[in-house]
Amino acid sequence: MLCKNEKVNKFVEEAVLLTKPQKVVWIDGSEEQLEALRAEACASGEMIKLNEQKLPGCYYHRTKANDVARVEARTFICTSEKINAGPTNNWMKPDEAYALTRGIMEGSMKGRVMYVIPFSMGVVGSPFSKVGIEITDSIYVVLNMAIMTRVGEKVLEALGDSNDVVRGLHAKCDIDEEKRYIMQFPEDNAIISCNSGYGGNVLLGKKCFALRIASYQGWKEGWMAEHMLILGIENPKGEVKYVAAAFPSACGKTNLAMLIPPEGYLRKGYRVWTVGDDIAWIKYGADGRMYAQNPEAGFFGVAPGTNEKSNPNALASTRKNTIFTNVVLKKDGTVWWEGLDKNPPTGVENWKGEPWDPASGEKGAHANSRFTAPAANCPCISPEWENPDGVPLSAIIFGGRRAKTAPLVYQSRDWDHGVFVGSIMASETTAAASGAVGVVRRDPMAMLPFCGYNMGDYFQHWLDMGKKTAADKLPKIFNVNWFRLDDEGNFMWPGFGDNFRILEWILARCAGEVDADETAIGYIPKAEDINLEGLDYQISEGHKFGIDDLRNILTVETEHWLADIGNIREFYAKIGDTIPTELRKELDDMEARLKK
Ligand code: GTP
Ligand code: SPV
Ligand code: MN
Repeated sequence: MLCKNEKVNKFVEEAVLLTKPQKVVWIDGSEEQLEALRAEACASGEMIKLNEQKLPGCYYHRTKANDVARVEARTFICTSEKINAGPTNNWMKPDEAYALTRGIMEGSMKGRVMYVIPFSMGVVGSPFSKVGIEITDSIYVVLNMAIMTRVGEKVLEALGDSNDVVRGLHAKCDIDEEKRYIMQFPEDNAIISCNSGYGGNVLLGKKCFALRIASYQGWKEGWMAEHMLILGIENPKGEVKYVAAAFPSACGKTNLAMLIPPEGYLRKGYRVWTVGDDIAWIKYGADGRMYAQNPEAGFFGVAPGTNEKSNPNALASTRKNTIFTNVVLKKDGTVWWEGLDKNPPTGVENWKGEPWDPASGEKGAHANSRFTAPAANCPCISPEWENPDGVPLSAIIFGGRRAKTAPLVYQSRDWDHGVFVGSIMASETTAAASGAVGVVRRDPMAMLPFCGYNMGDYFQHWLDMGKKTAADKLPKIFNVNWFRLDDEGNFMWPGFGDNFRILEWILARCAGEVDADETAIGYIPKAEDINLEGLDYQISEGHKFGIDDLRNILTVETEHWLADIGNIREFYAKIGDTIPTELRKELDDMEARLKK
């Protein structure tokens, strides 16, 4: 493949000089080339071909046991000034970061093949799209990128001789966790990743580019890159309204994006369309409304818990041309994970490749095992998902995993207050990142691990975006929590498909069709306004969900909120001077209302 872009050619030449591969292969995007790479990965043992009858075009892959999740502690934002990365990011001076990683990657591709992947985030050539080049020595990465993004010659054609290209260099090296670094250079449009072969660490189009670098680009260029799903809700009249929702990793984005409404709604003609499940790029349209596009082309979804009942659309998406990572491998060349069904298979291999006995008490699939599936496989993929102009947003929803405190749903008072609500989000940590699980931490807008610049400037950018149009054209902002627990640790809300009942209320609020109770934290639904028709949920033995339980999880627990104010102040203090005064005022006002 002949590349005419000088910047790209120079990037490849420099990478060759540094890593000294045996050979360089440009990914042209053709099915023949990808098929040859699949065969090669199977021959070397890097991937295993799954049962062609039961899972056509599907493959299996295991990562090293030390390399199963994003590594936030080893992820750096490398800006010339520390203040521009801000206190919530790890920071390294660009020169130092380049020198450190160059030292690690020196000669690391000797005897290996270097693949050059031209990829587009967003529909190739659309006003939303941006081009990247990922250099990698991993076929697994090439094959995943070919699902998650648009790759090949057509991307280079769209790029032409433009300078607007993000350069990502990934080298597996020895998968040594002590030398693992995920470096973002927002000022240079560059990314370097070494010593990992896992997901968000190495599929550089995803978190590194489409969130960390793109959030910085959006700040400079007047748009937003967010950790959000996008979905369309169709009513019986055939009208579709779109919402975007930011939940932290492994807190329900893929599930909400592909939700199937409860039976009663389906009969009336309601349905949900998936536009994206992880990332949204948001810009203003000519009509003064915010439009969102999914920059990805596939789903890198959490496997455990995905089943015929919880998320049939996700499961259906994985029945062909999918790569499974770190799940259980069955003898018949199919796969299994915890929560797929109630019959753990025997005589199988766990995610580490060891014989596994379900009775051992150990999990067979890693808690962060994943599927990489083409978005086009999804039965409910929106006809608008590749609309080059994106889809107009009626609402933005924030949400976290909170056993206590956060009510099921509430609405912000206005845009600025909505930004405040996003800024004080907190959630329990999950297996999506290495480290402790279940610890509550502040995770504003679900962007704590993904914001490529100073978090205070990011909040200011949100406030500024809200000033660019008339208030009535802005999406309304809400907060949800599907994860409230009772004292025995049972989920108090059914979740999944029943979350549609809350989406219905949210859209009714957007249309001004339903009243609400004003509280110290925002607007809360009147319990009677949430449709519970046909809801059949058992919270625990002998405790069937009813309207009193709904009232319970809609209550604003003043003592909890007052106790949290101190934590929020601490968090704001950590960010420091860049916290917008508007948000400090919102906090003072909320405290005053709570004390009243
Ligand atoms: P990332 O891909 O890491 O960004 O995660 P995600 O936000 O897309 O999360 P996902 O939808 O994959 O859900 C993660 C876990 O939460 C799965 O185990 C789900 O079964 C569970 N989950 C999702 N929605 C709900 C819900 O409404 N209620 C409950 N109780 N669990 C849920
Ligand atoms: C997340 O952790 O939010 C993910 C998975 O979506 S990863 O691609 O590994 O970041
Ligand atoms: Mn995610």
